[in-house]
Amino acid sequence: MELLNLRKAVKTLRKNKNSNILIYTHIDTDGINSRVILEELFNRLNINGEFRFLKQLTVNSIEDIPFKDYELIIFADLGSGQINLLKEKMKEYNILNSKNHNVIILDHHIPSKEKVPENIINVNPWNNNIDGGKEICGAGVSYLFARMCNPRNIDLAKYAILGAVGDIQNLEGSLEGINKMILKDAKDAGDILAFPDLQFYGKHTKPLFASIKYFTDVRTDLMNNDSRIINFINNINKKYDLEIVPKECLHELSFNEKRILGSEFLSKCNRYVPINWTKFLPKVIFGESYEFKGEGIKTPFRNLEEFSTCINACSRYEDYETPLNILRGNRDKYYDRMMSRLRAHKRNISKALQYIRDNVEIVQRDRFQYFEMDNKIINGGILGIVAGMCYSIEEVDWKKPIFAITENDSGYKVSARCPKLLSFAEDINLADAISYASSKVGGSGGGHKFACGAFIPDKKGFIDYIGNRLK
Ligand SMILES: [Mn+2]
Repeated sequence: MELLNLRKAVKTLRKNKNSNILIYTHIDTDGINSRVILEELFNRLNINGEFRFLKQLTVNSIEDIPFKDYELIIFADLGSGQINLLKEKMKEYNILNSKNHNVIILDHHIPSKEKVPENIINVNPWNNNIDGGKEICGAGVSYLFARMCNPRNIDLAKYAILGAVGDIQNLEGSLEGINKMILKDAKDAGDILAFPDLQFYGKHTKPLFASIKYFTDVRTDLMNNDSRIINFINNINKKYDLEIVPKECLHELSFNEKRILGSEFLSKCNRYVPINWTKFLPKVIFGESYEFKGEGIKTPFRNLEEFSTCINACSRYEDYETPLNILRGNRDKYYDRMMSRLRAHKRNISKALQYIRDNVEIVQRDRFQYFEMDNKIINGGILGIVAGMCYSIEEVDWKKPIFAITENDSGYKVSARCPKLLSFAEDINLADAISYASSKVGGSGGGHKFACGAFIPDKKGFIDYIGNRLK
């Protein structure tokens, strides 16, 4: 299997190795890892490139892209959905179909249905009918690009795996499709461990009872109840003659202990979900863990989900420099900076959650719920994270998706989330609903079926459009 246009993209890079090259990458975990891969590739090929981050490619932000000054512009983890915009701009500059101006897109978002000119090379799994939401991320496409330049670049595969985990492509428990091939490269390179595990968060940094507490895909009597969780573990110890310590981290448990804990947790969950949902339960409890072999155990960098949280703790507040340096291996001062940002991030989240508990009304509609929150209380960058964690609040209905709305400079920001189990069992497509409703009110939005966002100039009517679409 080879991604369409990949070979052409590599040829175009080689042809332009002495040209002016500008590289834009997205600003999330996937985008930052795409950048690390491409930077390293350029170093190894002895090619000079100018790297920049780009939050979004829009009618406004495209104005700042200096198309005429560069022979080659590369977009990674963004661009495919805005080929129409790129075409318009390049036409305006008279460089559409020009041999001296090329664009390479290394992306996995759904491409806009456009006829693509010769000098825009769109490398995207959807062109091969491969699901770019699940099977490969932006860093994955960037990695395949690097590997085609030189097969010895498999030591860059680990960044592609971190990007995939950052984009939650392992939603169903493990990485699939092309991601699995890339994972094999990362294992062959000796960089990543993959093994069967339970799907609780915080395997290296949280005590087991806290990890169980954070599990919100099924609401049981364990939620927000430390003493019940500790009882639950102690009863398992008695029943199976084990010695699981609730204060230990999940990674310290043996495979057998995890297996038993998981199956006991599964039978508990069984009693709390509608009968037709039970068949999806194993997928939210059992899965695969990914760890960086080179990172210490019990550090927040060992497990890839926890590493991704550290990156978010910076990038969601527009600090891209810190994660970039951490990934490049510059640890000393950046490690301290990242840890202090991580602490602040956690404080912000728990402050926002407490505020919602005490002051915010969760409005219930038939098929969803929503709430509005003052932007002085919450930073827009973590609105989605907080919306997802709202499922630990009693008043939030865990069997319905949730929409969070906050004001920003140009209108409103909306984030939507849906617990994994619900998204499997009911096949809810939030991305479709949010992109429909936001376009109806003059905004734009999109993302994944289970997690997405939008910017809207006016919220009037927005909620009703969501309601109509989710019926
Ligand atoms: Mn991505």
